[in-house]
Amino acid sequence: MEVKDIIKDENLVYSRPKLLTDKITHYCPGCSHGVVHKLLAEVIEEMGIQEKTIGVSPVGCAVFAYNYIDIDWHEAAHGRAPAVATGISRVNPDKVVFTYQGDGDLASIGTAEIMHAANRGENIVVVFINNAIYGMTGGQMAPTTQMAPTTLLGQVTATTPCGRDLARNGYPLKITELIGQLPGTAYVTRQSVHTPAAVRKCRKALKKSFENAIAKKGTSFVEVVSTCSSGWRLSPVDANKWMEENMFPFYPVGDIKDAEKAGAELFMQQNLKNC
Ligand SMILES: Cc1ncc(C[n+]2csc(CCOP(=O)(O)OP(=O)(O)O)c2C)c(N)n1
Ligand SMILES: [Mg+2]
Repeated sequence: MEVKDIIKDENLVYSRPKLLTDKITHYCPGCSHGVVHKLLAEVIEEMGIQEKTIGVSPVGCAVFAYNYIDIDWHEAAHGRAPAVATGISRVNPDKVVFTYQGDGDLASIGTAEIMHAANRGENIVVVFINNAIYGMTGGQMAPTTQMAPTTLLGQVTATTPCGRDLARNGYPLKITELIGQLPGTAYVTRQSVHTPAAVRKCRKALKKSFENAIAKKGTSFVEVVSTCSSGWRLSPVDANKWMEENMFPFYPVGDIKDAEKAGAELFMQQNLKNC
């Protein structure tokens, strides 16, 4: 059998989303960012919303996300993506606006922005990539003024060579659970992308979040518990294993809040009338 006999439409099991550009990413082998980029491209393409979707990219390893997914993007200063997304979404209520943020960006430097945007019920999707460290800058837990709150107790990082210490560094913060408490959120979930099944579930969560944004239901929040093999100083395979053994017990995967399923009244800031 020749290749031309195999490459036929009826044999196609996968095609690369057209929204992914041809640019080779700068991500390290085993990094979760690339998988989540692919899922975003797939979901946006499948929903046919590429012309009206605007991403707000962070400071961190995903700072160049605009090079990889062919939609409109806006860059934000470190931690400020939810504030920038608020402005874009309010001025353009018919656009679908999402932020893409790391844990240093969202849970440390930008804690105020995300809490208030979610509490206001801004009609945005938040994609939160939690690899428990500052990946881009070399795998730090970070200096005290910018404590990476997601680093696990005992976790060895570039700045905690003996492991994160409770007395010195305090507890890690489950910011997603806090966000799930806020009335402005429609859907809050924690996912991962380390197995094909997990990838499928994460894709579903992202799609549901974009559907919520189109239906103007308030804030949808998708945390993706992620690996950083370079920052963790592990091979990609060992990083997945480390994540399963250490991250999942503290950051359990699954839905945290689904307002619609719970029958809760959706907080719809978009319905406010001008007076
Ligand atoms: C106000 C400010 N402080 C610090 C930095 C330096 N800095 C750049 S990326 C980064 C860490 C980003 O970590 P995270 O958001 O977790 O993303 P990751 O790279 O892990 O995906 C830091 C501290 C900066 N650019 N701006
Ligand atoms: Mg990080």
